Amino acid sequence: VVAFAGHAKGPAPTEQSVGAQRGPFATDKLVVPAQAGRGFNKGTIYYPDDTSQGTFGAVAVIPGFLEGESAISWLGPTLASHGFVVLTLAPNATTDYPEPRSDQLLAAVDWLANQSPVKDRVDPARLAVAGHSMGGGGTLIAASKNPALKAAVPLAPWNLYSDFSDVTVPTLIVGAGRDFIAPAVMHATPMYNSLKAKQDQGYLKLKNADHFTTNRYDATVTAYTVSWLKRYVDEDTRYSQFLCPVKSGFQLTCPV
Ligand code: 9J3
Repeated sequence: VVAFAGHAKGPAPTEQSVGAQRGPFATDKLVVPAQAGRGFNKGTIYYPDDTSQGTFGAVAVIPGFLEGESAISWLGPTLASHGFVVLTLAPNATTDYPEPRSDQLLAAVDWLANQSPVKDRVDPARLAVAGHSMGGGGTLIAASKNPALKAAVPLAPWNLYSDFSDVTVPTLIVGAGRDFIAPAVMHATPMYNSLKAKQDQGYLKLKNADHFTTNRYDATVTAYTVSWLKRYVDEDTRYSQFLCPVKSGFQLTCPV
């Protein structure tokens, strides 16, 4: 019998499997209609079918300025099939800046774990947030507001300030080298620089990628995001090998 650390689920991962658009779990989805007073708008839950292996960690994902849920929809089935309960959101207003997006993410993960139709599938102690652009800025603000989150993944983040030195949540920032809307030199890089003094803070800077690369399936983004969530939400150290030693374009203080 081989025992794995933490909440490990699924077969032994490979370099190929971590970046796959569909992981080993079959998934279902549930549409979440708008409901006043709940703190977030509407969205879609994607979740693993399997109820035989206990609860899963959960992730809420929010898009960027002027974007609808469809901008980040690909993460729903992809992350769910790797073993997470995922709620992809439409923002309250598409013109919301990062601050209100952070509150929507926090309301969404709380609802997902404690009130949603899939709450029995979710471990309320293992929650994470992610988002694109202003949703990535909101992801960092959410991590700042709630240190109990297990992971944060800002994708091409944009925010009015970039000092997130108060954040202790393990955060994987994904930046794009050809992003002219949220240039990495103004956003992702200084954000990471404010985090990097601490262990468990990562920075994936994609070459040949623009502001919208993270709005559709990408094998590299998937490999790092899945490995990050597995390592920090599931405490599954089988995934450490895909983070450390670091490869070109990635920064992290190893070992993890
Ligand atoms: O969420 C985003 O895509 C940020 C875009 C942006 O530059 O907004 C400026 C108002």
